[in-house]
Amino acid sequence: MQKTIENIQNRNLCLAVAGSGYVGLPTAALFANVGFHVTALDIRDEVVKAVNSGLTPLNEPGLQELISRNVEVGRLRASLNSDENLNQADAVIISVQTPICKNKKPNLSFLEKALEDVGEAIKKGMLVVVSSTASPGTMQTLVKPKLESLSGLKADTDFYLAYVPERIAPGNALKEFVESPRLVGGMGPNSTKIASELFKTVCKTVIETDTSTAEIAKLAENTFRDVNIAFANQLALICEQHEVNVKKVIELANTHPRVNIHTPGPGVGGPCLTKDPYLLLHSSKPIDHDIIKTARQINDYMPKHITKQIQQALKKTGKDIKNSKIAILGTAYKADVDDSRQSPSNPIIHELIKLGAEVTVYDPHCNQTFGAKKANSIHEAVKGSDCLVVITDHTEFKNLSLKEIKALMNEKPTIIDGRIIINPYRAEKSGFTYYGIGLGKPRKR
Ligand code: SAJ
Repeated sequence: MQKTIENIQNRNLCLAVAGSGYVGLPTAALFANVGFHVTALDIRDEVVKAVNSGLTPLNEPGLQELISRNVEVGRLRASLNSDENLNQADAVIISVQTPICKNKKPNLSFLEKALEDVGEAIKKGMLVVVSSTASPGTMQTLVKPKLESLSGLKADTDFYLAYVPERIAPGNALKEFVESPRLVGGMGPNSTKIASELFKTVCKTVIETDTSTAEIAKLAENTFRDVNIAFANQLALICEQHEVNVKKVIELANTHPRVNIHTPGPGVGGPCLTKDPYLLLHSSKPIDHDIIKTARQINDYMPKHITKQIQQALKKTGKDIKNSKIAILGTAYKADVDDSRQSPSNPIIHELIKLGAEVTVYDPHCNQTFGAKKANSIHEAVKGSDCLVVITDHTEFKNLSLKEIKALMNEKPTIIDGRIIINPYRAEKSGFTYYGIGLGKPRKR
């Protein structure tokens, strides 16, 4: 064990990262950058080719520079061939996706395949880290037995095994990887120690625990965020009925030292918050009163609420949704990223098209249109439209020139603000019929 620790400290260790996506690639690049020889493994040819040419296949701030520098000095490379590279590795970090199926149960096929590849390659003294998000108990009931039976070796005695969940948000991944405290849950004290030593070379703070605690802690983080946003969304629906501005309500409530209500919006998107609450619920007995499921239902309802607001606002101006022209700002799931996975724009656009509207989208970061017409600027999107809908709070959308937009839109234009980024009072003064999430009548203050 001491030898492995020395090898980590001297960067004398070959690392393989299985799965080079949103998590795996930043992981591979950061470990290469502190001096390890890293192979990023992936089944996508385009990813492997891009990395080996020194290019990032992901639009993540800082990643391009990190990849080109480390590929150039020969510390980072990518490969399709997992067998050969895993056989040469002293440590493996598994960061493949763990999505959920239509029935909300985990789809472990990617993890199982990675475990098969890694299990065949395990040798004495090797470290295996799982970073993929997993349901409680996955390490004990799936990962450990599978690796032990394939290798014929014992975890924490012959090889080291740990669960080290990722905590990085796309758009700020590199900084958060280094600066957010990292949970290291070992399958035993030896595994915890070795995995800690490895992650300490990149992460500023490492917190040691066991695999099951780390699994639930990871899921609790995203589930807490989802439940908190659902609370903010319900508060928004309440405020709308009382014609009170939810933004102001939350701002005031959050002046209490022990209150931190999140921000309401058009729905919760992205690959994590929409999935992790179901992973947390999986493999535990259902209970009668379930705040986690209810939160998911509230957040899933928000796109429907936006569609209703659009219909109401158009009706108020004497227009029918059928044949109305609607401009949507944003298909990315959150601000300033190019990722549209589980974006609330998807159900909103589909419903609007189904209702007979003509929908155009503009997103400065994202090519996804979800079946709508694509515009190349805000002005192109709003030209000749009846209704402007803000779905994503991209920086570019935060200072809209309402006067210019009004001049390009049809008579009696409406705005539906799903992110509360437009001043309602200014919008009404500029001649728009304005509806916003959680907003009553526009007031000056
Ligand atoms: N959202 C709101 N209101 C808010 C905050 C977010 O409606 O107050 C919406 C966003 O617009 C987006 C969705 O929720 O549609 C998810 O946003 P997010 O900011 O939670 O971003 P993610 O999903 O990219 O990242 C989360 C992060 N988890 C936490 O902050 C607890 C990140 O640290 C995790 O690493 C990531 O999930 C993950 O991979 O698990």
